[in-house]
Amino acid sequence: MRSTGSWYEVRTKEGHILQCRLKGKFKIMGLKVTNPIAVGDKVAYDLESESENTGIIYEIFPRENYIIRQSVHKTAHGHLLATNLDQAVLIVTLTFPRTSLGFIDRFLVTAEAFRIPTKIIFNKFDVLNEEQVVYQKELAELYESLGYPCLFTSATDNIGVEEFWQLLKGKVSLLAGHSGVGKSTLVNAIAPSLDLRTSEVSTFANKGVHTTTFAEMFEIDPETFIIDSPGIKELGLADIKKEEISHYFPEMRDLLNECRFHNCLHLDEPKCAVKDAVTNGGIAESRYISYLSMVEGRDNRK
Ligand SMILES: Nc1nc2c(ncn2[C@@H]2O[C@H](COP(=O)(O)OP(=O)(O)OP(=O)(O)O)[C@@H](O)[C@H]2O)c(=O)[nH]1
Ligand SMILES: [Mg+2]
Ligand SMILES: [Zn+2]
Repeated sequence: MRSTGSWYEVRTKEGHILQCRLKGKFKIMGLKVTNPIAVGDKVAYDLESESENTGIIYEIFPRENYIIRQSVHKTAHGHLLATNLDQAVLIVTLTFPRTSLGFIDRFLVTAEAFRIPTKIIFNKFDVLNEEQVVYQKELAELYESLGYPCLFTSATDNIGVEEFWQLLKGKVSLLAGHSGVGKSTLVNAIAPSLDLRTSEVSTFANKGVHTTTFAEMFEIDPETFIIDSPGIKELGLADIKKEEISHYFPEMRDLLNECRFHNCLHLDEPKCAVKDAVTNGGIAESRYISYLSMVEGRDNRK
């Protein structure tokens, strides 16, 4: 459920919380990570002290999936962020703070690379003007057509909150999104007992400061869990090779066989099906711009 230094909080089948430590070294095949275990891991433990509620983890079960973030300290090693996720829920706001399409597209590409289905929540519906409402609808249509279900919410005005709950129910979800978009407020709206800390978006920078400080899993009901952490606000472009980036754009993936060159980067190559699709409207220009910025190693997240 969460870790604090060398202690790991483990939720038992019965729903109790045990404080556990790791026994021995855990080598994880093929993964260069700084931490052996992460939120979402399923483990076997021995009860150590019943009175003190402590245990020893001796086994980590195989993972269905995982998300690794590049470590700040050791560049060759990543940091295991979360494992065994059913879905990622990306919370965005058109304004206050503004989430850019570059940020959304990078997140989606990374989630595709880790094979984690993603849904997009457009929060703070209440603060949009008419023009923004129209634009938001167009964006949602675009992303839905690519296979990412979208939902409009206002955590403060109780719009879409029941639908938000339906979308989380029975699943383990990673909540992501810029600081200040309302992740904690939305979760509090469906699970008031969690009472997550929220804070005002700083008007000065139009960008919030992080109020959630470490990765942790919360139980909403015995089948429904969410991971709320600022570390997940952006996933970073996990080691994806230039030639592979288009594989993680579903609308490009569908066309790859039609480019003249099998290793087409969809830049200046002749007979490129991707560029043709951008010209004739089959691929949204904003998506192609995000693609270019990723291939060229630029950053269009701002
Ligand atoms: N107007 C409006 N304000 C909202 C809405 N949802 C959240 N807020 C406000 O936005 C601010 C930030 O909300 P948080 O829930 O703390 O944001 P967060 O995404 O959890 O931020 P971090 O924990 O820093 O990543 C708070 O002042 C909330 O009251 C909404 O739907 N409409
Ligand atoms: Mg928060
Ligand atoms: Zn091409």
